[in-house]
Amino acid sequence: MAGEIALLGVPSCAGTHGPGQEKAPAALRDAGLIERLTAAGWKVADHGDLPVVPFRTDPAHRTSQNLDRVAEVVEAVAVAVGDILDEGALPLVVGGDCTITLGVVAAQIARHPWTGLLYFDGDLDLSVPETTRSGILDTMVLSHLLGEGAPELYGLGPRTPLLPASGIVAFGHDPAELNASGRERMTRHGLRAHPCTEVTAPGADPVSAARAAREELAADHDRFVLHFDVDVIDSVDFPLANFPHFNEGLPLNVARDCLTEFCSAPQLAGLVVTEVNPDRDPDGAMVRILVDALAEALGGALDARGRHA
Ligand SMILES: [Mn+2]
Repeated sequence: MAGEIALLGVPSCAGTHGPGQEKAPAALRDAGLIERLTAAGWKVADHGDLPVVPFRTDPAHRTSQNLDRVAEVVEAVAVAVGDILDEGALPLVVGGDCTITLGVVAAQIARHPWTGLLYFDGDLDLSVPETTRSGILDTMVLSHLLGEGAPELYGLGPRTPLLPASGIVAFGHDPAELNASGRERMTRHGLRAHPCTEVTAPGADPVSAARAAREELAADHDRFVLHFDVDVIDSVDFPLANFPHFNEGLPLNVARDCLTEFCSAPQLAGLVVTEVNPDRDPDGAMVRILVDALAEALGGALDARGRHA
């Protein structure tokens, strides 16, 4: 129904660098996420959490660690988000690591082939098993969406590739984190990406840049998923992300404003929040700030859709 958000927690560390993110859905609920969204005017249906997948390394598969578990989580996310979409609610999926976005996109594409993806992330995640050093699959999300990497992941959705590069706009990545293999892939696909250095360049207006990015995607997509990795925020300002980016990325207030701008798009078809590690936030202060930012941004989304529609 219009004005209904469905919250789904995905407490998975299957695709990441260390433990902690499995605690994020509970931490966000404890910080009042549902109450704040309700106060902002949304009807919130809590779909609960998928099973906890704790962190482990995978010495037998060094270049695609825990591939089997990541694929299982992605498939479970696709089923759960599919149910949410069939009910007509706006999915709010809280991870967990960034690989969960593969499942969210798969569910969307199966129902609405012209869904785009706004990738608001500190990294472009364009690694592949052939060139990776870490083997951590959340560094390979866009590669898999584009049909490269491990067939067990890129083949999971209703089509391959799940998204052409024209279906993706990336915003806020740190260009220093992009290696030669990632740069080659970005160029070959013609991926549209607006690095943090461009967004915060002297004289640039980050909110105008955010509006231009969402309009760039909306020009040929009537709906899009917003992927929001908290590591797009400079870790000096907000060291909540599982994998830190110190002195890189967007200042916290800029990231908040861009999040609000993205969510004000009438084409917003879902929000994924990833890489929140409550172990980095012992007193819960940063998770409360994040809940505040999400409530503000999604309150704006409701305004954009028309509260009385
Ligand atoms: Mn990421």
